[in-house]
Amino acid sequence: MRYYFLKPIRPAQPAGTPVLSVSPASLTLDRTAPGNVATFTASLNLDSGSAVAVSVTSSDPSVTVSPTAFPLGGGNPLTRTVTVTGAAAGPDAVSLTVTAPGQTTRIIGISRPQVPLDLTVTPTSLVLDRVSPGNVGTFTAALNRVPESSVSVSVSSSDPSVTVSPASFSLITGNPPSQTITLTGNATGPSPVTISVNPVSLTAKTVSVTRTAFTPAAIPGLALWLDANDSATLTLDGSSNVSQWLDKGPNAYPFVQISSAKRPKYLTNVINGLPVVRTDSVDDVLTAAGIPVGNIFGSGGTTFTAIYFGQRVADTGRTFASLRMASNERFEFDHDIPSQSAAHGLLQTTVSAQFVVTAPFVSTQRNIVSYFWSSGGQFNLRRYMNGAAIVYPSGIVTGSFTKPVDAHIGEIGLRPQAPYDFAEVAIYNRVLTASEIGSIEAYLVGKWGTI
Ligand SMILES: [Ca+2]
Repeated sequence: MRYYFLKPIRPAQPAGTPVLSVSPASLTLDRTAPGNVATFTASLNLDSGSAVAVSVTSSDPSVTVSPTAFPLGGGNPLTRTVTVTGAAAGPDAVSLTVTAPGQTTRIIGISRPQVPLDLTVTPTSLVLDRVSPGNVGTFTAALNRVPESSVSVSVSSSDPSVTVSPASFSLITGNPPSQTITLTGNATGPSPVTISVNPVSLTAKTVSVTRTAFTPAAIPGLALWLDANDSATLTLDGSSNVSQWLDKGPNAYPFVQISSAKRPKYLTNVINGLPVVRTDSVDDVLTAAGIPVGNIFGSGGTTFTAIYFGQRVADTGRTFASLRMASNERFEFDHDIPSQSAAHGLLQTTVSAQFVVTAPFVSTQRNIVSYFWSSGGQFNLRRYMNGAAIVYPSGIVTGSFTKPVDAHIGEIGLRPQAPYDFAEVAIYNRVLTASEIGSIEAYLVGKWGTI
């Protein structure tokens, strides 16, 4: 048995007569860009061979359409897209009327809600290193739509260690308007830091900035790194003297002393509550022997930077550390006896040079001591005392280090030895930039206390 279903009864119009339809039947249209533009389509279901003239009118001039009149069929496309644009003003409800001769009038309802102006920030959190290049980041502040008038925005940081640029701006240009803000972090400061974005008359937004911890390894070219506050790197004998201090640099060189009489002391709670390695004025020295010259010096044995944080214990000697190869190739780090003619940093390479300076040295003062060497270029010795940089006279030296290096903490008898509290040492195979030096010094001061 077969069943037949009744077909719906068609509207009373002749077969072959086109029917006009619109889609969608309703729209939501913002009052400003970018959401103030929408489209609908007007279509015929078939082409009778003659054009159908379609007209579109708006119930309010705040909503305009384009085109307002067009043909469908009869050689023209059967579908036409109509663009609808809303102005900022006008009623909340507008209707479009779509008419054509012989066709049922179609109505498109347009809802025009008032969209509150709002500012958003993207992203809302980011990570900022403490040294270049990772110490710079950006976020974007954008309005959700074009504002009726310019919006003034100020940006501030909860801590001066993260700076913002620009700190103020106006949002009016763009669709919608936006502004990229650059954040720059220095070596110091807390984590996290909150960036506040404050648009006038609008809700303020924040960006949370997480600051990675700084270590000397963050700066490229680290060759040696000794840290008296890392007990895991110190091996003590039965007298709390240091038999080995392990370098935390890329090659992990052990600084060792086999003779118990020549081992420096490990003392707790000396600088800023932290421990130090103290050499005497007689014979204490730790040595990492036979380091390939390329593992300390860069550019064919002609560049390095050494930064020490510590304090001199007494005025009984001069040299406190050295990089030494042969008798005529060495770099000694001196803290001079005030009564003597001061000489900081004896450099002897294949072309010997000694740099005599006259800056006073304060006994038992905590120091950051920075040495740079760039053969054939400017040579600078620099010391920080009481937070003030002392830049020593510079000169031109040439030559290169060529042989395996013995690096010493303490001295081996060539020059009078200074008893010294070593806190932290970082040596790089290149001349660091002033910014990089500043980052390390800020890190050292933050850790070991004000100098
Ligand atoms: Ca000794």
